[in-house]
Amino acid sequence: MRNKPLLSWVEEMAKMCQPDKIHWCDGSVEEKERLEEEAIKTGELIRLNQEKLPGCLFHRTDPSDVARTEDLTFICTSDKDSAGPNNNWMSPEEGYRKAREIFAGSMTGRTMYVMPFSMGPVGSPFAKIGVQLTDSIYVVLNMRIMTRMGTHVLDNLGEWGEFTKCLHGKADVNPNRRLILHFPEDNTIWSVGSGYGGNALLGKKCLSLRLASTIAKKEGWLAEHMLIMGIEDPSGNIDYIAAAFPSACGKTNLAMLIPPEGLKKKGYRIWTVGDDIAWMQVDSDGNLWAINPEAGFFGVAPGTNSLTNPNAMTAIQKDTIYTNVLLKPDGTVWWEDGDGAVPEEGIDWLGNPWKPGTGVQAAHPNSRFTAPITNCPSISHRIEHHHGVPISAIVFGGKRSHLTPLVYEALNWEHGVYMGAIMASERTAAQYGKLGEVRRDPMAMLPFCGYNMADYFSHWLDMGKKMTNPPKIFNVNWFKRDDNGKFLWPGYGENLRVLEWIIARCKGDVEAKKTAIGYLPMPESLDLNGLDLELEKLLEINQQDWIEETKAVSEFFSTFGSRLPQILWDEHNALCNRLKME
Ligand code: OXD
Ligand code: MN
Repeated sequence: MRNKPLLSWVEEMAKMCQPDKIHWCDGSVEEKERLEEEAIKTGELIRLNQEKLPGCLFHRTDPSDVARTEDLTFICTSDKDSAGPNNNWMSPEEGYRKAREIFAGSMTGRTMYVMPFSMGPVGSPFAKIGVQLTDSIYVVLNMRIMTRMGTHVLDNLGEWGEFTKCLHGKADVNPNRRLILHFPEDNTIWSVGSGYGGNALLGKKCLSLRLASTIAKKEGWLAEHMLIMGIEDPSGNIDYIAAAFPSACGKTNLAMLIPPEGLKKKGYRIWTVGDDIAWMQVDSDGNLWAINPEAGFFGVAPGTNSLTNPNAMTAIQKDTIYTNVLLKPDGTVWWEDGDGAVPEEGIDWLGNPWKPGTGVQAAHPNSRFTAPITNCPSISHRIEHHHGVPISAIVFGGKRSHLTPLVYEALNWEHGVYMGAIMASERTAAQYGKLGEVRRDPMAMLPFCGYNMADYFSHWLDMGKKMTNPPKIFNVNWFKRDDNGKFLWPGYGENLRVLEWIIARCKGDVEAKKTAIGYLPMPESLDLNGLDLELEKLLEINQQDWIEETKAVSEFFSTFGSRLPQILWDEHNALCNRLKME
């Protein structure tokens, strides 16, 4: 190991955390097996039924540590305004001081693991290297799936290569002594007091979104909370789209979609590039290209089954880590709205004996699977390509019972950025807050944009100017309901019918209807063969509801003060005027 800044940083962090041992991870299979054995001995992990689920493991997190803790997540910059109203802020001095108190001596009796990892294919011009220190074997084994991890990354880093310094420690897993801190000025992340994925797998939300978004702004690219998928049409041509939906709106399901019978017959196929994060750059051809910086899926288990996502079900049959699901007596697992009959008994996510009908949840609503992307039957052949895939369309979306139509298209890039900036989604039963309450979540980045969102919008506007052929921008809503509360759209595989229209629009193959909010499909240009649904309702724009919506948007935009780009106010006023003229 020749990288001197890395050596001295590890030494300094070890001095603070006081581990008994330091282990440099090489990423090998032998190392993985050794760590698994060790964690099984201590009860940190349970080996599942190896005949039915080969290579699979099971873990329970502390009951107080089951989800990302946005209220304990901070951006630590010298200037408060640069974090913006969208982030919690702390000064770097205070952040380091508070976390140091918790980290100090916290690894005594434990091993500190040093994990060099690459987000993106090793050596790709898109990729970024991080090194995570952790005292959790569970975290090491998850990072080994979610990132490219091991000695080859160190080799690529070389003597003076730059890396993100990621320090993680469980400490005593106490919510009162938990902090997830980002120091963009130092390319550093400190996370302490949590062993839950989104807080502890620092390559994911912390590096690939919060820190990467600040780096991307500086370097002129985009780090986004988006899936990437390829849509192969009957002629064999593949168009790629990147799509942003708030957490728990079905990104994983869409990314792995299986075409419904009719469209399969036409010759459509889907190729999965990523289900959560996209890093996108303008290449020398003037187009936007994207990679998935991750190497695995960290997906929500409840609701995943052979109907909603058959590809995910196949992907999680081997070499998968399950967290906070129900453990069945035969050493397999189960969750609500999963496959198979409701088991007669098991051990629930809290570790208690469980029986159905008692009103107790078997799996935590945010229980997860961690699976290698290579397990996915629809994996794209371009996953290791250093330049990723060219993006034809950017798709935004959210859950709206009434307001937004099934699909509409932006008038141009600026209007598309406005569409992303006004994104919002209704809370579901799985999230806290009032059911049905609308939460603004621009570009699905509200919890993940590492700097002032007003500057983020400016950056999106600037990116449009850098491209000779920018992707077209769309908004979809799979969740529109009729007056009785029934979903108007079947969703899942049928969503491909909407993607087919989106691609046709990108190619200029179909006409669309210009409305106040953007272009809508002509009814006959959507292939709805075999579906029985109320298309007029799905495509309806209620003028009064939209006028109400613009008032909510004004309020939201005002929270950014004069920092909000004037172009977004111009787009906003233009929409208000168009609505009045309808
Ligand atoms: C996730 C999230 O885990 O968005 O991907 O919360
Ligand atoms: Mn996500």
